Amino acid sequence: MTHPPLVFSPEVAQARDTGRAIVALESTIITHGMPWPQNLDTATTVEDEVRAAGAVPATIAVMAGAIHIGLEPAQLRALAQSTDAMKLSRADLAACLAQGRTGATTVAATMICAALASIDVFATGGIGGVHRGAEASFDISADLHELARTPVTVVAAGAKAILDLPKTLEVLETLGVPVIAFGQDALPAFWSRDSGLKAPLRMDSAAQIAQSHRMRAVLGLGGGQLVANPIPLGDEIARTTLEPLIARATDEARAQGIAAKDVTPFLLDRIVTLTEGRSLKANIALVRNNARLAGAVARELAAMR
Ligand code: PSU
Ligand code: MN
Repeated sequence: MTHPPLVFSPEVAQARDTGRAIVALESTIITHGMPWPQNLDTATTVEDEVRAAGAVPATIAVMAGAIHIGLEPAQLRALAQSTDAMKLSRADLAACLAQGRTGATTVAATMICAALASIDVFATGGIGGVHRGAEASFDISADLHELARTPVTVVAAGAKAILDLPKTLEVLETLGVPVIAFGQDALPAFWSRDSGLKAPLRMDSAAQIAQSHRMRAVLGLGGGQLVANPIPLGDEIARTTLEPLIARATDEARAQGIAAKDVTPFLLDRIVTLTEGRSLKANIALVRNNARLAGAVARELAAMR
């Protein structure tokens, strides 16, 4: 075996043959980020947003020893209903494939798979980052290091507000990852448009994002870009509403000894409960919004080729 075990869905295979714009989508948000059945609904709707933006969606997951680039409806449904899918980052991808298990790709693993499939643009909700209390727990998402080494432009709604955002920005700066706020100066904070922090960079068009993606390749810089796209106005939850709930969920996680891969899914789930479902609605709205922008960036890049 000398080639990566990639399996393309018919829709994605055709898009590759005809040089159409493709947007990668992750699957951990489906298996570990949202409850059934909203997870399947969201995954389907997000794919439709990419299509409406004139690009082709490629949801990525590992099944039966292969990396699937694009899932057919039955596969998407099976994944959304699975209860034993692995949460795959760089560390687990090869092991999952070797053992023939099912795995959902995080931002880090989706970037790796997208790059293997020559897909430049990827849309998600929020990336992982430096957790609150990281000075004690050392919990820093592998997503940050992946952004530093794998040349994919990731469109997210900033880093999740459950994280320590100033520390997340510092690590991204150290790693040489461009953090680009879209259409505003402030770094968005996932469920809210404004984190209170200024983003290091700002761009106002998909074309600029595509240009700088190309320029990084030309310069041989390696690594990706993080585009922080604010949640639409009507969908946001105020930071002041969320902050006490996040603090509470974080305390609960610590008290219950939640660690490693379980931290992010635990916090997201608790915040859905504590906001009585509002955070889930906001999460869905922001992923859709990111899919639209990623579609536009992918089209710009396809037009440049
Ligand atoms: N964005 C969401 N929901 C999620 C995630 C992102 O809206 O569930 C997932 C992504 O797959 C991301 C992961 O890579 O959470 C981060 O996990 P960790 O903090 O363990 O690295
Ligand atoms: Mn972690």
